[in-house]
Amino acid sequence: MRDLFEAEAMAMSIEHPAPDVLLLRNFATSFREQLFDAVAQIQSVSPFRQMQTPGGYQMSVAITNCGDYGWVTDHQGYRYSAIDPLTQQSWPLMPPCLKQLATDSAAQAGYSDFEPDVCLINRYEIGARMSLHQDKDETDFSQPIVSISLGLPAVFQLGGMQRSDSTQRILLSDGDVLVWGRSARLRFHGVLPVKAGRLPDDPTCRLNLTFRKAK
Ligand code: MD3
Ligand code: FE
Repeated sequence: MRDLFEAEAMAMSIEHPAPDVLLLRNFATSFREQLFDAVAQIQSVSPFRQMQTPGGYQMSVAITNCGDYGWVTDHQGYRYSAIDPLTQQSWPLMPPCLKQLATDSAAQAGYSDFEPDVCLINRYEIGARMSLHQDKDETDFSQPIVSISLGLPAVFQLGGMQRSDSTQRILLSDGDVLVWGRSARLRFHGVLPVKAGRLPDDPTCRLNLTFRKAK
């Protein structure tokens, strides 16, 4: 039998931290090996890289993508591109098992026709963070976004419709899936600096996969 800690870590539960935000705790836990293998395949074709913001700063988060398009940023701005600017090739295909996990999660939240064409993969090394922003580079805000967290935990900040609105903190841990849409789709959000794990076997970074319909 699995030990008690592992059994505990596997338990799935559903939370509603805010209207139109669904947190599916541990819903990706049984897929984590598949997810890590998929990320290894993807990064062997389109490596993680730290991109420049339009304002000239380097993001602390390293990113890559798979799917028909990828999210990119440089001095020209934020956008979706069918070509990886690093390789000058298409992004790797979105693995069907990942797409299935995303569409199943969206269906749990009532989005039965979610067809993601992008999976943006964020890698947070210790200390990496993402400042408050809105995800508004997609064409159709009636489509939700599905996020899967892997590796080190992080404190996620959920704000309101204005940058100055107060934020609530939500701990996102390995295996957690978050689905947000409708009234929550354009809420400001961010991630506080990721802290090192405390145990020798703890992961050394955090991965977040967001499935989006860009076009
Ligand atoms: C709930 N990524 O890539 S995903 C991003 O953990 C991004 O890497 C974060 O923000 C990460 O653009 C957060 C979870 C998330 C994102 C936006 C939300 C949850 C949300 C907006 C409203 C409600
Ligand atoms: Fe975002």
